[in-house]
Order: sequence, then structure tokens, then C-alpha cells
Amino acid sequence: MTTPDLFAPEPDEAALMAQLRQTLHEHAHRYYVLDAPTIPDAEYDRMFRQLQALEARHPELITPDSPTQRVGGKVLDQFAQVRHALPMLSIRTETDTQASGAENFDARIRRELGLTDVDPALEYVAEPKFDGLAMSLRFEHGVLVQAATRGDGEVGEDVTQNSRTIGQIPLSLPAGVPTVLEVRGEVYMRRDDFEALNDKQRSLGQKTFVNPRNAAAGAVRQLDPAIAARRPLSFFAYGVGEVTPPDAGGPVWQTHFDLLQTLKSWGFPVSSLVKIVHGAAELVAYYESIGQQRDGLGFDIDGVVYKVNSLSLQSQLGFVTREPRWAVAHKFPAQEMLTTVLAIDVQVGRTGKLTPVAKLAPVFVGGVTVTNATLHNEDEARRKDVRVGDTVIVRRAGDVIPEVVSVLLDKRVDDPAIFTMPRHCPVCGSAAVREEGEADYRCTGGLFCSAQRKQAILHFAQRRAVEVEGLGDKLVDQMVDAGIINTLPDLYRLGFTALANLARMAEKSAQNILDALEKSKQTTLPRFLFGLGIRHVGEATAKALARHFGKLDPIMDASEEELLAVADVGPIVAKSIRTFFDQAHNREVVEQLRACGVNWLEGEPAPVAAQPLSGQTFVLTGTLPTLGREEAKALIEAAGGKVAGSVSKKTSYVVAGAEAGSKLDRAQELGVAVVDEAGLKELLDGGA
Ligand code: D41
Repeated sequence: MTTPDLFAPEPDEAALMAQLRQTLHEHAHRYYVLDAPTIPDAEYDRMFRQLQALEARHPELITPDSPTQRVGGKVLDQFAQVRHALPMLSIRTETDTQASGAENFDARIRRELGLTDVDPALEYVAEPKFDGLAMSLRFEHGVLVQAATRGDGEVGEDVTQNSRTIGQIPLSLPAGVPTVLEVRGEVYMRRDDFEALNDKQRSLGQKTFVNPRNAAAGAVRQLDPAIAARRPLSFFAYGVGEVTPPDAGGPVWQTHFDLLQTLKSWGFPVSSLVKIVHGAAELVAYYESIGQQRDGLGFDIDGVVYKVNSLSLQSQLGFVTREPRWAVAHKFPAQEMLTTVLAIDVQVGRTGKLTPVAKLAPVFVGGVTVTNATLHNEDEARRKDVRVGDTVIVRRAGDVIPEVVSVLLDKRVDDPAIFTMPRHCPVCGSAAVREEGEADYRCTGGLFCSAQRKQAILHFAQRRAVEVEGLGDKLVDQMVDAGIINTLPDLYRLGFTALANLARMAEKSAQNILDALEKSKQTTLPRFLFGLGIRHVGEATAKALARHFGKLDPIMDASEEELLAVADVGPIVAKSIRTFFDQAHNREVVEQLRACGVNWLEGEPAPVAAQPLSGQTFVLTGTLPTLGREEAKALIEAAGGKVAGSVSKKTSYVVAGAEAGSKLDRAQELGVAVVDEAGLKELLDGGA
């Protein structure tokens, strides 16, 4: 790719404009589709402005595929209707959300093709079912001329202007493509883009969107293209409509998979999760595998789609009433369900934060049974106006905690009371206060509040802290309620009799708890620090503190300035650590824990100089030959590196082992370096 020299005398401005369009188009593709830009944004902007300036001088030379046309045109009062050249078919749904539901499809296809058990397995393409809205993009002579929503399949809405604002949709295609090409696919919004959009809406005091699909649909159907342009949308291609090959005959696809690969080569985003599979067993395996990856994908899918790969078999199978016989959508358990609110409780967290929680009639959503959904805080509960008895939509998508998205107001009966936040802690009765500028109410009871005490103990005993195996919330409730534990050190003063005397506590279990407590005494400094539950000190910060100071006492005595010298510690965290250790009772807890025998290996303060992996981020995928996952993570962190859960442009290395999954595909897509265990060890030794 060459950058045109804009300062050389250029008599033919039309040619220069064409060249700029082409260059900008290639960089936009690298940026939006491949996620691998090769020029700085500023350089792109410079060329973009240059083209804009030329177009201002020669409006007659503006082409519909010019990248300047992405930023939106005039505000519409309504969308024009468009008749699809070929109807947009709908897709038959297999609603059985068991993986074995896939067998029904294979059995039906084999029956319809007259195959018997002795015939070989059929070849299918399996795709994720993106949860967005279907769109048809019409290109004539390689230029995007029309985009339409699906509508009723025959007639949709003309959303051409808005589609041009979607960076992932090419405005023009390489030479040699069919003279007419309709590409069909799904417009969707990534979860991170959705969260960011909602955060922005909230901060502007505007209404938030219920889910990424609604936000995407709203953006596509936004009459003001300038607003549409500010909504971050993405696109995946999954099929074609009308295709008129150029005179030479052009590409003729034999299979659906070929078709998708060709679309990809022309610049359309095609998901790397699309796979060729054979027979029922592999369909089932695909359903299960995508189901497991679902939460971590970064965007919502509501199932998978199976398609017969061979186009000739597809035409042999044909369709019934607008549904092809050769494809089926196999749904996953829904991520949104209706249920009713039985009560609204207020829970007290470890730091005293009061959280309103809707107690729900049990409902199966996103693959689990949900009985609680957070209402976040008072403002959020009021905004959604959730009341006892209401019928609500609950959503559980990704790894996020279940949430009430909205109330079906027309299903509300009587006039239930509006939710108000209690002014006293529901557990200890201390005053609950909401500080100026904060969204949360907090119980002021501190460790006087048994809820906070219980949470503090659970936090300390959890696997990621000192780990007391078998000490769960039921047992902690019992111990605190029975008064045998008040503070953390009390844990290590428990006698066998006190434990065994608890209701439903067998002698064997009591001994197991004592053994687990004994074992937990031998810990590490980061685990201990994290376990103390200092506000804003999570695992990563605890590790950074331990690495920086080596020992506990200097941390307890460090000034805010000294704390600020630790990587990742900002003013809020520094202040919180200082405040914690300024409280005599907190220092007392630490001393008593040490006196009870809780210990760790103290180290030397880390040299400030660079560690081999400082500033680098790793993503682990698959099974490494000798190192366990936790081990690899610990080694990387000890060398100053970070371990992240998902691959992005910022990832330095993906460490791949056997059966590496989509993270490896993603790394390859983004051009992120991939190393194996041996490669990782070299890096750890400083051989980067
Ligand atoms: O991801 C999707 N939502 C998706 C939708 C997909 N991966 N493939 C699809 N394939 C088709 C056929 C088989 C008709 C070409 C579809 C849809 N249709 C579809 N989406 C909305 C209506 C139909």
C-alpha cells in the first residue's frame, strides 16, 4: 500500500481522488475488519481530510463509495421501502436446547435425500447465530448502492445511508466481483461497545438500551445518519442474494463454505467460528463447543446455524414456504426471560455497600436457574421502577450477573409501593448513608455489622485469598450467628468442641475445617494482602504491592507517595491502603493473625529496573506440555508480565498449547505473536 504524495503537482485531481479513496478504503478494511491497522489514525485522518477538501472543490466527483460518505447524509422523515431482488428467506428453528437436537436436523436431511445408514456422513457448515438484525447489501459494479433491512422478507427498509456508517461494511469491492452482488448478513453490536454506549447514555441522562440487539436495531433505523454514525456497529456476512457474474462467467461456488471464503477475500467480515463439520456427532460437538465459548465471545449469539455445505444438494433440497430445507437454527437457552418479582431485598456487602436485589420466581436463563437479579443501586432501581409483584425481563449474558432489564408495565397489578432505599442497615440497624457524588448507600456499622463481618471472613477464606477449604457462606453464617467468631483471628482460635457443637456439624466435618484452617496458615503475601479486604485492593494490586515491597511491614507503614510508586496504584488506591492501616483495629487484626501462625515467605523489594516481561500482556490458551495454567500465569506475573483473558490488539503474546481454541484464531486474525511453552520459557529468561 502506498500513500499518494499529496504535495507533488497533480494535474489530474480526479485520479488523485480515486487513489485516495482506494488507499483509505484499504486502511479502513485493515482497521475495522482485520483489526490490524498499519498506519496511525492521524495519518488516516490527514488523507481523509485531503479527500474531503478535494471533494468540496469538485462535488461532481463525489462517488457513493467515497469514505467521506460514511459520516452520514441528510436526516430522513421515514425510510423508503425496497423490494428485495431475491426474497430474504427465514430460517427454520430447532428449539430443543439439548445438544442432541442437532441430530434431528441430520436425520431429516438424510431422510429427504434418501440416504441410508451405510451412506457416509454429510458435510455441513456450522455457524454461530449472531443476535442482531439481518441486512442485505447490494453492490453494483463493485460499489455499495443499497442496504435494506429484512422487513417481511419481500420488502424491507432502505437504510443505505446508515449502512455506510458501519466501518466493517465495505463501500467498494475489488475488481472482478460480480456485476450485481447482494451480500446478506447480520448487523450487531459488540458487548463492550454496548456497555460503553449505555455508560455514555447514562452520563448524558439519556435512556439506556435494553440489550445489544435493540441498540443495533435502533441505530440502523435511526433517521439521522449522524446519530447512527456514533453508534458502534459490526457486521458478519453469512450468505448472498442476487449474484450476476461478470461476462467472463465469474466465480461459481460449489459449496457454502467456498462462498463465505470468497466473501471474506472481497473484504466482508466472516466469523472465524464458522466451521465445516461432518455428520450428526460433529454438529452436536459444535453446538456444545460454541455454547461453552458463548459467554466469552464479546458479542451475543442466540444459537448456532447448520447448513448443508454442497450447493447442489441445497438446490436438491429446495425450500418450503420461504424456509430453506437445507438449513436450521439451533437455539441456545435464552439470555432473556420473563419472571415475577417476589420481593426486593437489600444486601450488605463486605465494604458495607447496600445493594437492592430483586428476588425472582426461579427462571432458567442463559443456561442457569436465576432467583436473584441485581438492581445495582437506588437510582437504577428507581429508573427501572421495579416493584414487588411486577413481571420483569431478566437477562443473563456473558459472565455478568443477572440483571432486571425492564418491567412490563401493562402487566402490573394494583399499585405496589415504589422501592425506597432503607436509611438503616437491614442487618445491624446502623445508619445507611450515601456520600455526595456516590451512587451507593453504605452501612456505617463497620465490623459491628454482622453482614460485613461475614463477608470479610468469606473474603479472607476464599480460594484466591488464604483458602480455607470447606468454609462456605452457610457455615460462616452459623459461626457468626452462634458468636464463636467475631474477627478474622477468631478463625484460628476455634476449638474442636465449639465447631462440633454447631447444628448439623458432624465430627468429621469439624476436623476437616480445623485441618483446612491449619493448612491456610501457610500462605503468600499477595494472598494475605488481598484477603484483608482493603477497599480497591484486588488480586492484581495485592500482587503488585507484594512485588514492590517484598514484605508486609513496609506496606503497612508506606506513605501515600511511596504507595503511588507501585505500578498500577493510583491516588484512590493509595489513600485507601493508607486509611486501612491507619486504623488501629486493622493493624491489630494483622498482628493477631501473625501471632496465630499465619505466615508467608517474605522477599526483597523488587528492583525498580525492568523485569523481562514488564509491560507485556499474555493470553494463555490450550494445554501446555508441562506447565499448568496457574503455574504459567505465576511465572509470567513474577517476571513482570500480565495475563489477560481475551486477545486484543494490545496482547503481546498468545501462549498456545494443545487444543488451543478461538483465542488462537483471534491472535492470527489480529497478527498477535503466538508462542509455545518453549517460546514462553525463552521470554521468561529474558530472550525477547
Ligand atoms: O447469524 C445469523 N443470524 C444467521 C442468520 C446465519 N448465520 N445464517 C443465516 N442463514 C440464513 C439462510 C439459510 C436463509 C441463508 C441467517 C438467516 N438466514 C436469517 N436471518 C434472519 C432471517 C434469516
